[in-house]
Amino acid sequence: MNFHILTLFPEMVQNGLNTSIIGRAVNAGLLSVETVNIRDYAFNKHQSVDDYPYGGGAGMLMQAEPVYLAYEAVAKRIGSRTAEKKKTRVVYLSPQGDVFTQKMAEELAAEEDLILLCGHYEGIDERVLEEIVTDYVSIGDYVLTGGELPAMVIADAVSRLVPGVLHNDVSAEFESFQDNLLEYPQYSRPEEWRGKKVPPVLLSGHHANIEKWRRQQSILRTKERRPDLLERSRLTEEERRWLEEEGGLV
Ligand code: 4G0
Repeated sequence: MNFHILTLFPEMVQNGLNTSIIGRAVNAGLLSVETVNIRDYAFNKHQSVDDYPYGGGAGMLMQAEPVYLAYEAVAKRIGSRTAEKKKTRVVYLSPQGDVFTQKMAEELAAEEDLILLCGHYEGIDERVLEEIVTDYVSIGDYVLTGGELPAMVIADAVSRLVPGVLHNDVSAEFESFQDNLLEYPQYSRPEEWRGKKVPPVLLSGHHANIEKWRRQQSILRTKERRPDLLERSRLTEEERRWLEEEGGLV
């Protein structure tokens, strides 16, 4: 996976993504993170990339041309839209996009290159968006000062689905949001911490019982914390009956 991030704050993005697990995956050659400074494509002597909106109104807009030139430099280099390759997806991070989900992360993880476009101020001139953007994505219903944090969120969620990035024995797909259930609670040493014991079943060595307990915990937790997800999960008849009885007690 090669991320190409168009931004006015390349250092912020590099610092965020060259750290921790993602940084290790970059060093291992599993991922690459290229940042392109949109300001390098400013075309006036003051290197400015923003201007007032036609028709008036609060705030500034990023101009079309520097964004387009930054995009074009990347697209030419990676051969987007050549005979051998389909057009590289260009994701614009915006409060007006489709809300990002694990399913979208899985879909994006199948791409070889991803271009992430980070806006600032009140956004970007609509004309260049119409020209280059393939996907409008929001990380949630709130407004931030720029698209950099959302781009980092998406790069992180996608990266951990790239084979080899997580080196634990279970793959990343086999976890939360599988079947729309939340993860069960987990415990590590010590067996008793400040008077709180690890649930005995987890120390029993009885794997069938452990699996059953974990599944039940997932179901109860989802009912309590994310009832909206539970409606979309696929419980067995036995689990539904169990939840009817148990559900009254929690
Ligand atoms: C485009 C994304 C980008 C338009 C970006 C702001 C939140 C998100 C930006 C605007 C962002 C998100 C119209 C204010 C930059 N904030 N929820 N800020 N407008 O994903």
